[in-house]
Amino acid sequence: MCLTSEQLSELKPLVVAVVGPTNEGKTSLLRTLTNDPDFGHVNAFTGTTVRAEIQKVFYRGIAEILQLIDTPGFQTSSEIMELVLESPEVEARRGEYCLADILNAIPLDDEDFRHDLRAWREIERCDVVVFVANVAEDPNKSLLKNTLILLQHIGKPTLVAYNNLGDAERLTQGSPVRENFRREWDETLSRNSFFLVQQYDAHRRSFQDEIALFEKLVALTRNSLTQRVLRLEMQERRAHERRRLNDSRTIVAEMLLDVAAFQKEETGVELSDWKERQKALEGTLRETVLKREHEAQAALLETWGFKFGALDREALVVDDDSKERDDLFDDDVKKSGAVGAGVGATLGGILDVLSAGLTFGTGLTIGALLGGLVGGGGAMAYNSKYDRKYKRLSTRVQKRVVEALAARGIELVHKLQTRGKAMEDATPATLSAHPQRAELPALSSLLESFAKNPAYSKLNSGKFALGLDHFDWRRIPGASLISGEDYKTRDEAIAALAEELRKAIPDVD
Ligand SMILES: Nc1nc2c(ncn2[C@@H]2O[C@H](COP(=O)(O)OP(=O)(O)OP(=O)(O)O)[C@@H](O)[C@H]2O)c(=O)[nH]1
Ligand SMILES: [Mg+2]
Repeated sequence: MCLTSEQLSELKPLVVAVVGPTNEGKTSLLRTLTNDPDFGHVNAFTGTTVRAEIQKVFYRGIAEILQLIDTPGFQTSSEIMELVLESPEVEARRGEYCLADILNAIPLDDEDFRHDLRAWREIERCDVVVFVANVAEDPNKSLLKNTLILLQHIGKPTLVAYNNLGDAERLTQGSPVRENFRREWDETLSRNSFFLVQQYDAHRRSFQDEIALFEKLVALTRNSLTQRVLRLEMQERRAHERRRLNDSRTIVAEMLLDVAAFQKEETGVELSDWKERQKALEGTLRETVLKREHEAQAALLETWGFKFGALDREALVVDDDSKERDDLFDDDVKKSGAVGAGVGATLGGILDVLSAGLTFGTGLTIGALLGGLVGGGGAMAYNSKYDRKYKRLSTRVQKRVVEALAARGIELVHKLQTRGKAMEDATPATLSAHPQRAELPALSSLLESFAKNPAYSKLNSGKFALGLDHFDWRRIPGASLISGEDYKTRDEAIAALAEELRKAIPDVD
């Protein structure tokens, strides 16, 4: 449906004031909801946001449909409540009061009330209030209790957004498990007649929650044109999410194809030194695969709106033969078989999220995989052959390495899809050293057959890089892959793999 220019000019943005006690995650929620890691200021102290800041949402970049207002957090609700109840007008009405009474009661030139006053002014001018409720906090604290009581009197539709639902990532870093007061919140809210509640965690993004939040905002919108456009915006968001998932599948598929069909060759290798040459060749193969994985990771980060930080690859790639290996890796790591995987406290790579920018350490795990993780010996990662007669050496990665790359690619997509944009400083996200095997037999067998055709990999150079049109794959020994099957171009092969990846990276409904 298209909007006429007349409708566009009539469109009134829904003005939403995001309010709540200080330090409960209002700015964080807005960052994630609007996919903007640079919006406002976030930190773990009270009084971070000092003035109202507007984040506008445009439908298709043209029609302003939403004004999301970040407000300074409440700090003096209890004092305001007292002042309201003490005011002669309210006393005369036997304690009945409304929004105007609240605004009248707040002293204008008192520093202590400065932040709260600004928030209340936004409540006055908005259409809808979103109250951010930190479910990690007890709702019976007096600040919260009094805030809720005041909000009951404003006469505006109010949606409660539960945040801070518990963060799996934090738990893996060893922080204590937080108490969750969700049940208490449910009780308190229904006792106070707040019936519209939606969970929305700023750190753990959920697309379903985002859409549900929008749906509730739509329900609270009185203007029917605004309502219609908000629905269109929801459709746009869905389409955008699908595009990102689609692109992600293609990025992973392309990397897998490149690595699976990649092979390194060397000719003129004498019998006397083929072993040494083979090691060197495997080394370059590993380097190239690592680079290729990083390339895919960078593309995935971009797709999901994360900035790509420094690529500290050198420090992380582990040389199998290094004498220092024993010093580098602790025993646990070795016992677990993850030789080469244990730099730092966590197994696996670390993504440092710097206000949503990432510094990479993920190459490490795959370095480990190629270096020995997959079976306790570097050799297990490679499939190398020496042909005495033709003095030819060739090497490629084993199928299991490709499968591990698939699992890691899928895991990264899930991480990025569910990662908020709200972190105020470096928060590492870990990719596991032992990625859960993706049970995708069809993907594996497709990759296995594509692997026989070196022309599929853009990593192959020289004679393989002639381009598919000119390249006769039948001349490659063992390239019987497509016999009986239709010949596929590289793009078609990628599309077929991406389709299989749909099982692990599904679309949103
Ligand atoms: N784990 C987790 N932490 C959160 C979440 N939302 C916010 N935080 C953290 O809570 C702290 C406060 O977040 P802010 O977004 O600055 O809170 P605010 O309500 O805007 O605070 P003021 O502007 O001071 O009123 C920060 O340390 C955030 O990282 C969440 O959903 N999950
Ligand atoms: Mg704030």
